[in-house]
Amino acid sequence: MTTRRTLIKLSVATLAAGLLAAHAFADANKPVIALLPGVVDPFYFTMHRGAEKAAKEEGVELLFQVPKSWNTTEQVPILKAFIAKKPDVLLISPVDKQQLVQPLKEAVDAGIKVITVDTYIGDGKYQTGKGDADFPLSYIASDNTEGGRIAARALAKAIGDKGEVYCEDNKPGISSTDARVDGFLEEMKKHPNIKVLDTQYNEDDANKAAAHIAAILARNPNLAGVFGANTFSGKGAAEGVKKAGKTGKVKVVVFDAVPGIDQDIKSGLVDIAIAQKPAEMGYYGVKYGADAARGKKIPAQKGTGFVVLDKSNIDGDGKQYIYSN
Ligand code: T6T
Repeated sequence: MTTRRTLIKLSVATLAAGLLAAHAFADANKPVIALLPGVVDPFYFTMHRGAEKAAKEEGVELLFQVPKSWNTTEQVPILKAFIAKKPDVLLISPVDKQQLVQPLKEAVDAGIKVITVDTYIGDGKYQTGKGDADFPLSYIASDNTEGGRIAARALAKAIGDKGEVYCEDNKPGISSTDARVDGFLEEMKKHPNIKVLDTQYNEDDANKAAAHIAAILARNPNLAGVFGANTFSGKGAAEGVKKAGKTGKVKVVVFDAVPGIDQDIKSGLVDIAIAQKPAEMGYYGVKYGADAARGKKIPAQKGTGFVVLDKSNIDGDGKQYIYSN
């Protein structure tokens, strides 16, 4: 004879199962995706717009919060706040290859799926079953090493394949900019008449980058060129060259295409800019996230390409690739 107590237990279990199913249905029906970039800059605001476009198409609720500066002390607290909100998916640009491994592991332990956009943790090879940092589901970004090689080839051509050059970079430990500088240095080895001076680090501060140009010109008056590995590095290097009255004499090649890059290219201050496709990173990040939240398998890696901007296309096809705030 079924006792009253068993009946109550049964109905509670049925109710719980019902709620879980409802929650799973709600999840799959309207996945919640949190986008956590590296820092406040036009690159990531352009990424956000791509993410918003995909969120509309997929019926996704998109959360978004941006660290004030490029630092683990800024990004990790926001990450922990997002984990507490239990989104289905976290789309993140880890600001350091090693220091974000453990905080992201906690997200996965909390049942949140992780996808990295623009930068990666560990070696960026995910779902391999190897190492302690392969747990994210996908990595969506530019081929930064190849981008660095393209920058080196362009700078070598701009300076007549001889003279002194150097890289202006953010800080070591960031997968994207590290790869660009590695690609640049690797390619420069093929140019024996070009002397590569030590890389300078500006902590994402354009004023520091400009000051580096002044200091290097004081020591190396024959400086022929500089490669700015990201927005702040490029902007600061260009400002430093302008301040030194060396526009067009010291050749400037930059990664990224911030608002105003068209003026800098037309004035001859910047020779080429390598424009990434941050909107595509955001767009595919949300598309993959929605698929993963709905139990679909997603590719472990996606390249989004880039476009080389110079005087020949900056007022034409190239204009559409300039980031916006
Ligand atoms: O260059 C981009 C991004 O790809 C890199 O990871 C960090 O710097 C930027 O956001 C530009 O500031």
